[in-house]
Amino acid sequence: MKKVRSLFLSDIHLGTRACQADRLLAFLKEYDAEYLYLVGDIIDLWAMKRGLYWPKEHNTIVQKILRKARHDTKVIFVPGNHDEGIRRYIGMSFGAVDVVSEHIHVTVNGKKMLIIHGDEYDQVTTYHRWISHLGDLTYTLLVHMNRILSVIRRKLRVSGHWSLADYAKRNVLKAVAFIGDFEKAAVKGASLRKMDGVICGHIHTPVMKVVDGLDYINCGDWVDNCTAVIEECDGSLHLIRTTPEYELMTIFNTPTNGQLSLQKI
Ligand SMILES: [Mn+2]
Repeated sequence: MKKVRSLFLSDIHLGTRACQADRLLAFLKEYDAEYLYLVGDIIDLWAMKRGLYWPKEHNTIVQKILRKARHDTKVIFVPGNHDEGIRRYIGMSFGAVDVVSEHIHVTVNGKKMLIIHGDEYDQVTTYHRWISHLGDLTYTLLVHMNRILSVIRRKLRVSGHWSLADYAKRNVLKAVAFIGDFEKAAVKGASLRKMDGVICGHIHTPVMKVVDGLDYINCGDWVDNCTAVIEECDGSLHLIRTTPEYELMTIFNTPTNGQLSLQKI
């Protein structure tokens, strides 16, 4: 087991089929931390309202976190929009788990980092709540429809390829602008509060870079990317990704071209 100062995890989405619980479990076994930050969308209460899905692996993850909390790890939970039901417990502690709306984490080398989920900087979820609920539902429906459509097309022997991915690609440019707006807004919020940077989640886009002079770190998610942020005992921050073979990779951002590069650790 590797000893680190802090672990930051966001967008686990327990309670959904998309959650890669086995990879997260392998990761949690690998690391022992003084601080564990749960940066929102840990339990997907939205999805659970539509149909209960709770396999034993998801229970194991909750148990594993609670066990860490009972021992030497301080666990801090910042609820996100998918677990907003938990926001009514803000200010309370459950065992050694503190539920807070945000937190200021000071690294070993004195950097002040604002820990937030980030949905407050998402124009869509903040100002058009009904759209984001609709969007969530539409996506689930589209995935189901795509499956049904391909069966029908196969039965009718329709050749050619149609997919949701192509449809999504047409929206890529819009998505890029959305991510840029989100990053700038989150950094602005942190800078107004005299922070050195922000650690957030929400948009499922793992990255570590400098935006307008501040550190912008997004933990990513455990749905597609399987990434986490760690603070080593010397205060350095890394974004790491677990591959399907459970190998851990460090993600480096090269600022010149914005491309991610991976290095095995
Ligand atoms: Mn979210």
